Amino acid sequence: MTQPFSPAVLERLGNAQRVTAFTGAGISAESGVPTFRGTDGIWSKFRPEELANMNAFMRNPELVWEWYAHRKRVIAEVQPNAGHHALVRLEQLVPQFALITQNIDNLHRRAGSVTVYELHGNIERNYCMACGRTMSNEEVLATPGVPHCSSCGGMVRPDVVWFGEMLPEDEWEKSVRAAESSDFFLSIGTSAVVYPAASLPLLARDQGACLVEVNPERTPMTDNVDEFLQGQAGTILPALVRALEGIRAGRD
Ligand code: BJW
Ligand code: ZN
Repeated sequence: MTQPFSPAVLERLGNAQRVTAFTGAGISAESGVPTFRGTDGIWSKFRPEELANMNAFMRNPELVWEWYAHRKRVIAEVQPNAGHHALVRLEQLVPQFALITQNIDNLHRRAGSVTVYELHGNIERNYCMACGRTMSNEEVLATPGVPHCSSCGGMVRPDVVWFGEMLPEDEWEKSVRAAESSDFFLSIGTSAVVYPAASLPLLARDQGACLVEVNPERTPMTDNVDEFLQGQAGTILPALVRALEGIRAGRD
């Protein structure tokens, strides 16, 4: 088989001390979690901009909860795929590694990744908008319609970041530090249109990282990356990790 990676990229990866992976919905597509955008994005009926915001929730909490309850059930049924597992292996192979994800599906942790920064929350968690008390996923899914807090009666919401809301400060700061200090940065399966997350790849590149994008489709970032690896994360990431293992074996 012909080598799909350029020698320059393999050299940068082989020498990298700090590797950061940045993922979006595309990495979970092969597990069966629909993406938001892109040609296969199935939320064209429900655009995230229209449902994932506080105004939409206050206007129609039943509809927004219907969307989340459906997605919680889909996510609970799926498994991490070869792309998630390749990133677990990559974390073991490089001296310093961070995984920044925009995904709320928890599949990176379920696969076994250790250093994971979740920028947009986690759909498996829920909290009361009035008093902050958490509610388990099982309890939420057993409640028809809009779940309410057992302490104060307030409305419960999923612990995810909606448009117009701040990203969790700690995760954001760690992500910026990881981006700034990385010498190899992989942007995987994201349309790179949602900010401030989408600023991280170019921040890393501005600070000297080799920036590599993995996506079947071009994005607004593609013209500015060092290498665009066009294809599915579940195919490309395992091949990239095998190539790194080959480099390491050659040095022994
Ligand atoms: C494959 C594949 C395969 C397919 N392998 N790839 C600066 C400029 C402009 C706007 C703003 C700005 N700063 C802030 C904003 C506003 C806003 C924003 O960015 N708007 C833009 C859309 C215009 N940002 C915010 O509001 C953020 N908060 C914020 O900035 O706070 C500060 C502030 C507060 C108040 C006022 C002003 C500022 C919060 C953003 C929260 C985003 N939340 C969501 C929902 C989470 C909960 C939920 O899931 O329900 O996060 S929206 C949704 O988009 C979700 C995702 O994480 C996010 C990104 O999507 P992603 O991951 O890129 O997925 P897709 O579907 O877009 O792309 C999938 C890709 O995969 C495609 O490219 C496919 O080709 C590819 N693919 N199969 C590899 N097998
Ligand atoms: Zn409460």
